[in-house]
Amino acid sequence: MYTPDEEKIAVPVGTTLDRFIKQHQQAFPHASGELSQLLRDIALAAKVVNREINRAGLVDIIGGFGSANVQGENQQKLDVIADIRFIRALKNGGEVAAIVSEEKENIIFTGNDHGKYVVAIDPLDGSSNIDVNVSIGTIFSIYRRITPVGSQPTIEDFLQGGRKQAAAGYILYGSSTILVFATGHGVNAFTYEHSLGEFFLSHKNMQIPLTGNIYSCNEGNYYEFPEYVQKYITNCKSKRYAARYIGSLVGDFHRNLLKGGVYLYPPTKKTPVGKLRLLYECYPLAYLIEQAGGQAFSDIDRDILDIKPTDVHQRSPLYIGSTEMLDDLHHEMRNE
Ligand code: AFP
Repeated sequence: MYTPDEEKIAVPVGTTLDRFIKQHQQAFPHASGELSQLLRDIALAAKVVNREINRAGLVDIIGGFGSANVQGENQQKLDVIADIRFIRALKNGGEVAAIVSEEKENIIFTGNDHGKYVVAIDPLDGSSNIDVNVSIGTIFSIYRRITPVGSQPTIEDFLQGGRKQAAAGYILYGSSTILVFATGHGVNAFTYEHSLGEFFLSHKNMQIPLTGNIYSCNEGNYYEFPEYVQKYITNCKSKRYAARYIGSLVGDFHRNLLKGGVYLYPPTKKTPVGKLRLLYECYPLAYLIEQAGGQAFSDIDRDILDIKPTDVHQRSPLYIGSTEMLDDLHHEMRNE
């Protein structure tokens, strides 16, 4: 129809998220279409939140909301906006029966008792970076409920453990906005094209490099870290590794996923059980990293996905990233 030279004039736009989901639906767990729709609902909320974040400097939505969330942290206005947007999209989508959000103490029942899924979400992570125009993110984890469809979900639907996730992912609102997710068959990333209002497949079947030269942690807490972490950090320095820490988990994780590296949030005196939340920070990223060929653990014997949760807002230490770098950390743990 067209010559190759003519074809070159109009560069193909690539695979949209929607087309990708349709093409891969058979590979999704239980493949009946609801999970696909749920991912579309998340993508829609992500677009709206992305718009709000981009407008944040222009309108009065930067700054504190004047209340504290369930973790006792100051809520930022954008935290509240993102929470509302994601919960509304998931409610309206109809596939989700209940939601756990970082911003809400109790389980949110959507009223869709016929929905087959429940979602744990951190609607806007890294909120201390909002006011200073630094990357922030959304992290989500999806479970197929274990309570009978048609009944009201219970906390047990959320406490199934990381290995039971049906899908997980994140959205990074950075120099570009990118949606990364996995459903058990590899990790794929979709970059948002503003002018078309669509996410396009940009990183297919992502694999984290086996090793790297980046370590990411809040080194200000160094003297509170366990000795094995201190030794590991000293080794990183002696190898002249680069220290890179944004303080936005999604941003730090995404960089390390692409370049190879390790992210550490050890227990500290202030947070002896770790700071990060198991259900909507650690589990989803651990699920992704395993499928991308990396590792995630919480202490010497505990692969993070094997922790049996007891509380929806529970915290955990997190060590996550390139396999060989984590092997070195594990070695320091064993020698302690
Ligand atoms: P905020 O949402 O309160 O900024 O916390 C962000 C976060 O959960 C995660 O995104 C960061 O990696 C980590 O905490 C930063 O914690 P420190 O400020 O203690 O380093």
